[in-house]
Amino acid sequence: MGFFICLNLFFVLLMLFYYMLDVGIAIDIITPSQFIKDPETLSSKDGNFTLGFFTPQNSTNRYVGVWWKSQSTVIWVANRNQPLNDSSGIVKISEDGNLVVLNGQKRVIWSSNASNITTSNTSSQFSDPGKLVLMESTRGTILWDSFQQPSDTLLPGMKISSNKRTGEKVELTSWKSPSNPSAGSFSCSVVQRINTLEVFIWNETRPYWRSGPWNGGVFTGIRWMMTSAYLTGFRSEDDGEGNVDVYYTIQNELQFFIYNLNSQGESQLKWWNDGVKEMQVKWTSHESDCDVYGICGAYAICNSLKSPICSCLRGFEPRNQEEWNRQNWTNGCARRAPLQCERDNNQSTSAERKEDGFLKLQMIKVPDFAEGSAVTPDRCRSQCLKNCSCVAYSHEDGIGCMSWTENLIDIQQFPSAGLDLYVRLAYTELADKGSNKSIIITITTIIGTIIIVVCVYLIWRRTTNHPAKLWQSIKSTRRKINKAMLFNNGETSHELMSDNVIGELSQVELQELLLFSLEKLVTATNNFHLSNKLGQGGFGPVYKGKLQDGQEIAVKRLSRASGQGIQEFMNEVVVISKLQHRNLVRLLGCCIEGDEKMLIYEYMPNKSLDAFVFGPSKNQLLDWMKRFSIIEGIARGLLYLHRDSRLRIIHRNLKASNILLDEDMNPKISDFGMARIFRGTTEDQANTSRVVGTYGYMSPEYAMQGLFSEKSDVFSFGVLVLEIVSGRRNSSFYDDEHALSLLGFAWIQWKEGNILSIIDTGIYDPSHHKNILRSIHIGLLCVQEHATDRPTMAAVISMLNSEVAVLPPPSQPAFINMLSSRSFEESPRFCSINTVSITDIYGR
Ligand SMILES: *[C@@H]1O[C@H](CO)[C@@H](O)[C@H](O)[C@H]1NC(C)=O
Ligand SMILES: *[C@@H]1O[C@H](CO)[C@@H](O)[C@H](O)[C@H]1NC(C)=O
Ligand SMILES: *[C@@H]1O[C@H](CO)[C@@H](O)[C@H](O)[C@H]1NC(C)=O
Ligand SMILES: *[C@@H]1O[C@H](CO)[C@@H](O)[C@H](O)[C@H]1NC(C)=O
Ligand SMILES: *[C@@H]1O[C@H](CO)[C@@H](O)[C@H](O)[C@H]1NC(C)=O
Ligand SMILES: *[C@@H]1O[C@H](CO)[C@@H](O)[C@H](O)[C@H]1NC(C)=O
Ligand SMILES: *[C@@H]1O[C@H](CO)[C@@H](O)[C@H](O)[C@H]1NC(C)=O
Ligand SMILES: *[C@@H]1O[C@H](CO)[C@@H](O)[C@H](O)[C@H]1NC(C)=O
Ligand SMILES: *[C@@H]1O[C@H](CO)[C@@H](O)[C@H](O)[C@H]1NC(C)=O
Ligand SMILES: *[C@@H]1O[C@H](CO)[C@@H](O)[C@H](O)[C@H]1NC(C)=O
Ligand SMILES: *[C@@H]1O[C@H](CO)[C@@H](O)[C@H](O)[C@H]1NC(C)=O
Ligand SMILES: CC(=O)N[C@H]1CO[C@H](CO)[C@@H](O)[C@@H]1O
Repeated sequence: MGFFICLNLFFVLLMLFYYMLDVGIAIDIITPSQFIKDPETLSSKDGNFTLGFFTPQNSTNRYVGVWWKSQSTVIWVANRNQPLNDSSGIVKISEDGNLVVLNGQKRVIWSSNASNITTSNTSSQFSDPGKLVLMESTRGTILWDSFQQPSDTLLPGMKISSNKRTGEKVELTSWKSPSNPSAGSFSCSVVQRINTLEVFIWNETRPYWRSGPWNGGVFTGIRWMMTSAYLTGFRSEDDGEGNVDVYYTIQNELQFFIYNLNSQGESQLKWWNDGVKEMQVKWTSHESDCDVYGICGAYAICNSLKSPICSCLRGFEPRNQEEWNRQNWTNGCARRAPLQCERDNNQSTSAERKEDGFLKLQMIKVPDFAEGSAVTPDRCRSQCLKNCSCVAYSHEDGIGCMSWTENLIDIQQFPSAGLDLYVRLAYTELADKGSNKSIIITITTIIGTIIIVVCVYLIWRRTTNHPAKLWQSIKSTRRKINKAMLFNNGETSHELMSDNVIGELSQVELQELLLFSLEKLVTATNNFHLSNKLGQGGFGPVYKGKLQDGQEIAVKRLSRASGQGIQEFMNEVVVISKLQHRNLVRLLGCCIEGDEKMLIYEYMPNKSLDAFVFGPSKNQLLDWMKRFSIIEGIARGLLYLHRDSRLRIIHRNLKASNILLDEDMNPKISDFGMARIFRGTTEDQANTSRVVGTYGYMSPEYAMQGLFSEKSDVFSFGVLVLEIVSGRRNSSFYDDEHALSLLGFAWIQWKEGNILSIIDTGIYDPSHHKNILRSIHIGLLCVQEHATDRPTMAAVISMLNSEVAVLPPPSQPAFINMLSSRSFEESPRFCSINTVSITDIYGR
């Protein structure tokens, strides 16, 4: 009894001790004259993050680290491999300007090691949530930040990366144990193969877990990501020169989510539960033993719901039956019947030569060593069939064709979600054994016949009642035939590709998207009542609605009259369902019932940007800072579209009325009906015979030659920037004495140094003069005549953030030679290209 009281007392004292340690002095910046010594701390402005000294549980060593809220959630450690053995440590700026940790003997045990410091007048503080930076005090240039050297935790904004060329890596490294932060045996890093990308956890050098290939939005081998399409929080950036960054972005701005690699080699998604004041695990990479890399060996599949969990793929048998029975699966399985193509090679020509085939497996985490190529599913299959060393293939949007030539290793079957995997088998293995096949065929035939008879009867009943419906069905069939013909003629390979995307989508994606019933939407919008109409989009009106649970939605109802609507509809569904960014409008689901096709979006209470920028009375509502943050937001949204790894998207219809504003006036790009997906990194430009978009926002090469690329979106962005700064539509120049377009006007004023006259008088603010000028400059750079002269969106963002100090002078914008917008339309040069048909689909 006495012993327990003692123990309790000990713990109380221990708690008190920790408490006292916490109550050091907290400062918010370290400068050459201001340092912290144990137990003082450095705090972020909001107080959520702290840099200070801590002692892990069951340890006596002191470490310098950053924690979130409490010392039990350390997210970064500086001196992880050189602990302090007492509480005499100091964190300060050293003579050379670096941030250093000193021990009691004033010896440097850790340094930020920034190589190019030119001044010793540096300081250190928190910038972004959780990011400790070292910067030049006078100029504010960042010299080093803690996100460059991750410990075992990914915070929003951090990245892991790998460089194929230099072999450099940014990776997570686990702690040795919960009481020892020094580098443990597990690490988490990005692995690049031919056109595919995965994340691996390694035990020393052996793979321990893998994420499955990245499809541009999610990791295909992580089931919860595949089932919760919107909230994955990752994005990748490929510089095309061998370096790939995988960023963890903000998952949910209301809660704090981090990924942590623990000392057992598990990666865990954790979130801060403010109710109980501790971190809770939402997902772990080790959900079952199937998540251990290659647990079943080659050509075997792991299913955690089965017992035993491992089984050989069909057509394969254990290499060592006796070991396999003892549940030692390391040796895996081997092919039973040799492939036809292998026998062909051995010249043992047999009389009855039967081509190999593929066994389809569903809901699969595909094997390791996938190699990607951008071809259609049909090409993917035939390519694989042609090459005897290809043992399996799979096709997925956002990756394209994947094929395997080695042992198939680390295959897992999920109860839901996952990819389809096609495994090459000899003909004899594919043909169903036994006689029950013929019975099945007979039964299917009989049932099929009955269904057909019933259907025909029902259709006959309906069509005789409604002649109009018969006409509809004929029309829709004809439309399908037309589409098929177009498909066979094949305009360009790109056109073919996007049609294929749509084909696949209809089976796979639509199931995963939330499908709303027509009835629900009718109720939500009060039967599409006129008073709920928000506006008229390209293919039909948009209505506001309220679901039964109170959620407000915007419903875009495709008008039945627009014959071309269907392709754009599907396009929009594919494109948007893959995207997830705070500056893109979120698609909640869709509805397809009969002739009705609808898209359901999150509702944006503040309507679109044009209402605020161009409205005569409203323009006072948006001051310059607001406008600037809108410009930045649009830029970030566009960058995400252009550079989202393997899924590169050209929006093609960017304009003020397509920028929606949420309640905090954050911009969200909407309307992806015209968007085009580019595959791979080889294709940069496409050629279309069908030019769609909006006059005034279209780049010259697109309007005149049908050529579009990222730079056509950059052009539209430039027009948008000039509109936001000037508060004028280009059409407002129509009656001006000079009869110039907006671009012409801005250019001439710029050249004459009369820049103030470009700026909307209502928003001009002398304290932001430089910043406004810079924006006009960037706008002009974006609308330059030659696409190659225009900056990329990544460069635009650097310029907006003033990371690029000196901007190049802009050259003359496009369309300047055409005196007015009217003459632009009547320009004979333009009209001579009569194959180009311009449809201002969204014009209001
Ligand atoms: C800091 O924490 C509080 C409470 O959890 C939260 O409301 C706030 O948004 C956090 N700030 C940041 C920058 O994460
Ligand atoms: C610390 O040691 C105690 C007793 O040995 C043990 O129960 C506890 O799990 C340890 N904590 C950590 C974080 O290692
Ligand atoms: C701490 O380590 C230093 C050398 O790094 C040593 O001189 C000193 O005696 C140690 N102190 C304790 C209390 O072990
Ligand atoms: C800084 O450089 C020194 C010497 O090159 C090296 O020993 C140390 O590990 C480096 N520290 C960090 C944090 O990279
Ligand atoms: C050196 O400093 C510049 C900015 O001053 C920075 O862009 C660059 O990345 C730094 N180089 C290294 C190796 O840190
Ligand atoms: C360091 O920079 C700060 C901020 O610009 C300035 O106030 C201070 O005088 C500078 N100190 C030295 C020693 O140059
Ligand atoms: C990691 O590898 C070591 C051998 O290097 C092994 O003893 C240990 O069990 C492995 N850990 C796990 C979790 O597999
Ligand atoms: C499984 O079999 C391999 C040899 O095929 C052997 O090296 C290994 O020790 C066995 N594992 C177990 C757990 O028996
Ligand atoms: C078959 O595929 C392998 C591996 O991708 C490749 O090295 C080989 O050249 C291919 N053979 C043919 C005939 O295409
Ligand atoms: C685009 O297509 C048109 C007509 O099909 C052709 O005349 C033109 O040369 C093509 N342009 C490029 C750059 O491929
Ligand atoms: C200007 O805007 C009007 C109306 O939106 C459009 O019809 C015209 O083509 C635009 N012209 C130019 C040169 O921007
Ligand atoms: C400028 C403006 O109209 N802002 C509104 C945006 O939407 C929120 C929520 O509906 C309103 O509170 C703002 O007044």
